[in-house]
Amino acid sequence: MDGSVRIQELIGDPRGYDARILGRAKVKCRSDIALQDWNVRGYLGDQTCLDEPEEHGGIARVHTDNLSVEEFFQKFEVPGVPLCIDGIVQQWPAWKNWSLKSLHRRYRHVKFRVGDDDDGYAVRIKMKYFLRYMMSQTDDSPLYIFDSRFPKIDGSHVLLGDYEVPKYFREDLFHLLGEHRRPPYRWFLVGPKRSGSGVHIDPLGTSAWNALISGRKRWILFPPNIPKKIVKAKSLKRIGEDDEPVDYFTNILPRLKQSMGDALDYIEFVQYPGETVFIPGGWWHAVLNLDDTIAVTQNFVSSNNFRNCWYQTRKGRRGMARKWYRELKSSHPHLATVADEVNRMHGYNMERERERHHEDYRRQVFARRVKVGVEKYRRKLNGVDLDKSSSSSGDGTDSDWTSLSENFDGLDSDEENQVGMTIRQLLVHPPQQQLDQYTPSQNGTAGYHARDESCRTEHLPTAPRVSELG
Ligand SMILES: O=C(O)CCC(=O)C(=O)O
Ligand SMILES: [Fe+2]
Repeated sequence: MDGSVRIQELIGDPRGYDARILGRAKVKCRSDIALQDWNVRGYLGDQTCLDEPEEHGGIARVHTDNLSVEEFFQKFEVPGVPLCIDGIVQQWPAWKNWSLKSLHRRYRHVKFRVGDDDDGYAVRIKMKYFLRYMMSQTDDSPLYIFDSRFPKIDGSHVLLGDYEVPKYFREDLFHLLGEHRRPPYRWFLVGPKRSGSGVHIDPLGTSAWNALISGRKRWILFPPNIPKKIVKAKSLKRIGEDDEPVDYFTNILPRLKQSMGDALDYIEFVQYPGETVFIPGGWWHAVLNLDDTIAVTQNFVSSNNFRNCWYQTRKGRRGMARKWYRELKSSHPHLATVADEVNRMHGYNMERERERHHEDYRRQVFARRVKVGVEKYRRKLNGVDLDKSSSSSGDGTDSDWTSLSENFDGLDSDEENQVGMTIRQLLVHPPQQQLDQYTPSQNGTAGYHARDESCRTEHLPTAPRVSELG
């Protein structure tokens, strides 16, 4: 790896970097922290936060040369035992290509995600700014590149070509959903020291592997049976302390260990460059980057963790689960049978739920159509005739209705009649409070957030019944 002196020479004087760009990114990612407060807790001067912990819980460590796929499956995947595997990463082009120097050379003009803003949009900055920041930052809990995009350079996904999924983790059942439909599943990570990941379980019951190219990561793992309340240890947080990984490892975790003593079941260890950690589905984990680190991580569903992944996906991502089920039925019928079994156990009937969901959706479409109609009417009343082709008079006549009803395709005839009746009633008797009830959101899109599909339904109003409006 490059010494920091050499890389600083290469990328320029860190004092000269564009503080405005970093400042803007920081404000977006953590609007709750004033810019001057990013290092106010003084972790920079407290080197103990980067000390290696005493190992606890006996993480299994093995070299890949001594571990067959079958052995991994029997000894680790099936019983859900975490593991640290050496010798995989060293065979990848990434081992050479992911030095700070070559990241700068290849990606300096490419933007990477360093967090999300308050609306959930990714905040991205160019690699050159991030590397300068990483070299010189003094923050308690610095920005962390955590990007699932693996951007193309000159038309090709160079980063993806630099590693391959280790032989132990090749089964990937979300693959059946297709690249665009499946949930995000792989991330490129560049973490300055003191950055990290707060305690969590990976989404949808997935298992994960995390391969480290450079630097050291401190890990703590808790078995799935430990309650969230214990691992998060919110009650042990003191006033003024933050919730960041550096606070967790430095302040909260020692208190948790002390208060629970031997009753606390956990595995703690340091991952060194070249090692790949396997985190079985359902295990709590948190990470602190003890050095500036570069890593790649992927989540996966295999036949082994399918049962729980199915349950979580069906619960959290209903539409996706249906498509997944269809794909499983044709390519992995035995797993579709497992899904049926899980559903039966919970008394969950996919067909009935589908219809219920469909009905909810139609009610939402209905509400939106009424809203659009009312808004059009309001504009007509105000003399703003947006529809130049319309011959409507804006006085509540049938011709108004005809022009308004043009928007209602997609509903069946009963629903169209219902929408029609509702709007007719509003046209003839436009009670002010009903019009007010339909005041559109500021962007005029009924709360629909262009980026987040789930918002499409969540923020829509429930469909009113005609009787509620008449
Ligand atoms: O910061 C890390 O390396 C841990 C990442 C992780 O746990 C995750 O992506 O789910
Ligand atoms: Fe994780």
